[in-house]
Amino acid sequence: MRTQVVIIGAGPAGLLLSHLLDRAGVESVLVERQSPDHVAGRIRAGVLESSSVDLLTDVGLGKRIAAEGDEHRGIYLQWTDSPRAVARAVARAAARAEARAEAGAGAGAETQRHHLDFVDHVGRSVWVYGQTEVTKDLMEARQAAGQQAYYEASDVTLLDVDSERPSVTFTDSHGVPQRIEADAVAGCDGFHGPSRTAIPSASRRTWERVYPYAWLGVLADVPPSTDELIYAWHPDGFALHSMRSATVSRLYVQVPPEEDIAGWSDDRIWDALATRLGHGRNGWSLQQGPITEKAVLPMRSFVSTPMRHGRLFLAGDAAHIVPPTGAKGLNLAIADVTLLARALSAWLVDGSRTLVDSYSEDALRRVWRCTHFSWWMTSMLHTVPIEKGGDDFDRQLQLSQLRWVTSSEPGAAGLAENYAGLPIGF
Ligand code: RFL
Ligand code: PHB
Repeated sequence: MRTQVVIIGAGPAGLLLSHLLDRAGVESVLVERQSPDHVAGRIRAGVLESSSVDLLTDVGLGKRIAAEGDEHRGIYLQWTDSPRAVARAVARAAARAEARAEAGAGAGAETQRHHLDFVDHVGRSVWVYGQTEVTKDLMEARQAAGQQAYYEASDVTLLDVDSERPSVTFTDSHGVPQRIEADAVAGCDGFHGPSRTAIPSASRRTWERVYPYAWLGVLADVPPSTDELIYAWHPDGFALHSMRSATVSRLYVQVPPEEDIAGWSDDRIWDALATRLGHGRNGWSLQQGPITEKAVLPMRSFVSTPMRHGRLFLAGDAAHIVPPTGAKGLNLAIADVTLLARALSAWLVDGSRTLVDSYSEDALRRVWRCTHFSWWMTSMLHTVPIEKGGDDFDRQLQLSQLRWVTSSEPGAAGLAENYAGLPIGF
């Protein structure tokens, strides 16, 4: 079989790329390892930048975002602190005592919650709209347009990507071997897919940071206890209160990366969330409800360059991973494929190679900006256990940084500009 672009991976990057290419008159075939149900059911990101929403709306995918998404002007940043609380947390870690043996930050601690209004600072908002919903919208649109797609494809292999005639081979869901020749291959197959490593290691450079903590994330059938997301610094570790709808909350607590989820009963999760998010402090309470899903999520920063090798183009998590604290991963995938679709259509429709030649450099400018922002938010909000090199100096620096971004106009504007999102072509 022959097509113009073979897209490996039908996550948000691959699906959106096929949609954008179709609108530009470029034919593509999607090749995905999982089943459609599996792809549609993965619970991941929850926040869309305004430029992502604008892009999705411009290409006919904004109807449900407008009807069911929730526009947020900003976020809450909070911290719970007292000199005694920090000293106790350090002592507790030093003694390797059970985190639950003491009740959070203690009675002397004070919780400060500040609202950071992105619209006031930079004139842009964000939207809470789950990645599952973005994926569903994209899958429906692709299906309605008659997109050619192979789901449950195995042994996906990229061939001759540095030649004029690249191809992709795989075994389809019926066990039949397939080969697709194309003008270009788009590697949208996430962090674990085969595309990145189809670039010879001598031509590739990677950067990586693995963090000494992870997130335990839960979905709960309970109305959110807040109107906008709460990012909370706490001596016991970070917590985040997010949401999916008026009746479903999404919550996270920082845990060690090697944490066994079996040790986290629902009661223990709610206790940790209540302590870290400040239940009972300043008149705020955390509503609890049935937990319907829980998982431990490792955190890393990772960038692989270049994002183009010959006729292979990487986009989304295939080329870069950010820790979720800045809510950037999905948005970066959307920005990459927007640039890539423009570049491929300029080449394949109009015969101009300028944008494909600059694709890697163009995409990486934004990738590194988001990589820095995600690292910075992560480093500001997570406490490193003392046995992993954290100390009270780190904590004082984090608190100082939090005070600065919540009290200084330039400090707040910097966070707001990055969180609400830079223009796609930044
Ligand atoms: P995906 O979504 O991983 O999709 C890749 C697809 O490729 C398929 N694949 C293969 N197909 C064929 N052959 C193979 N050999 C293949 N190997 C893999 C996979 O099955 C899959 O369908 O990558 P994509 O499209 O680049 O999208 C990236 C986003 O999914 C990711 O960056 C975000 O989910 C990150 N993220 C967040 N991003 C945000 O912008 N805002 C957030 O609030 C946010 N929160 C999060 C997140 C990621 C999380 N986890 C689980 C990592 C919260 C969490 C908990
Ligand atoms: C989410 O709702 O899943 C979410 C929100 C904000 C983040 C990360 C995840 O920074």
